[in-house]
Amino acid sequence: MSKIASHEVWTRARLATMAGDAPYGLIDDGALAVLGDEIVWAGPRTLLPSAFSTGAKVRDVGGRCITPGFVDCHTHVVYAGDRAGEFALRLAGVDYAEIARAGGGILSTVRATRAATEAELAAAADVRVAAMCRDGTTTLEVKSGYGLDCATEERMLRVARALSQRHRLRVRTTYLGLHALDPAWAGAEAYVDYVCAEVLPRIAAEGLADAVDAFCESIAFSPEQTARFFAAARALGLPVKLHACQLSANGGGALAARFGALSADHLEHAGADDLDAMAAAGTVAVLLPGAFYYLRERTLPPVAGLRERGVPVALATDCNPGTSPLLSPLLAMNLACTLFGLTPDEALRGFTAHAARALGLADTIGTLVPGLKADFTVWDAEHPAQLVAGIGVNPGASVVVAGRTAEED
Ligand code: DI6
Ligand code: FE
Repeated sequence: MSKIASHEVWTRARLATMAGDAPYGLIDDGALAVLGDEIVWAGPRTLLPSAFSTGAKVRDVGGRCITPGFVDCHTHVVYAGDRAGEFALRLAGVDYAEIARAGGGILSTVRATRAATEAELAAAADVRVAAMCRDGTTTLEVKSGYGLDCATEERMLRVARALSQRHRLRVRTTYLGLHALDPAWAGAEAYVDYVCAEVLPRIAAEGLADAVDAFCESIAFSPEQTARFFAAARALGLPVKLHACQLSANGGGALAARFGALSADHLEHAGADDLDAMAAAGTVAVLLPGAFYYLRERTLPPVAGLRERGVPVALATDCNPGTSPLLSPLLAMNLACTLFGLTPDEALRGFTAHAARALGLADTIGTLVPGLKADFTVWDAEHPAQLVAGIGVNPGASVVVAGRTAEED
């Protein structure tokens, strides 16, 4: 009987399970039973089996809304330095590509990140990650990519992995091997050789990355170079993700799909061929409204085409110092609705169920169903749409990670 006594039941909840086809997977007067770090039952309160209620610790949430913990599936949250000067330049009319070609942009963050110690990088990331957690993020993907050399890339990934020791969240790391070309290299081909032959095998052997990523763009790496890197990663058993079709139409979505990518991200300039290939491969589309907003882009991602083909759409902050200094999943969802025309239901799925899938974690997190981890948030809100409707408004959140509240940790 001791097993039953350790159940916890969160009851009188408006449960946004984000599972199934009904809007939000909503259960109006719901109960959620948790055992240890796992959800063991979710459904209408009146149907809760007595096996789960007998001897359980009951937490009456008084009609509040419960959502799955937010999954921020695309971030560059570990970095040093600051790009506020570049923001001012862009407002004065200099575009992102021009700044990058002049050695600013990503390369300026590379210089600052290389100069930072592991402790300095961790301290800078801590401030940002604490804010993300306050707004409901319980799983965070973190990319490297501001080192370019092996030692700094490894340092970034170690800092990323260690975030879960100081913050209440799960972390997935991504080796962003092709992000920008270090001008010290004679050319991109030689750099891709170095990444594939030296850095990637080391990072794989050290278990520092859960996936790899690349920036396939006219100002970064070509589709051929990206394919070479992806082939090397797949040979080492690492799944791939791609910054695809952000600034130009270059077949990035189809390229990602060809390598069975977990996700293709940005996609403003993706065409029908990209979307067809992604649909066939089961590649998730990750839309990043923060970058679209901050760069004052005009070309919208192909939301209608993604819907028609049933491609799952995830959202993320893309938190980075240059194109999306955004921390809040709540604000990202609002931007996705206002700028891209997503519905609040789509936006919430984008930060929960579909984001989990973009990390290959749909069987672990992202929905409130039995067997998944008990990562969820009790909001001081009556309906999940309220979370998306505000601009930078957090109604109040009690975040549960692996079945534990902040007080219990
Ligand atoms: N695309 C992006 O949006 C970020 N990286 C990338 O490949 C931007 C990174 C930066 O400007 O620092
Ligand atoms: Fe990015």
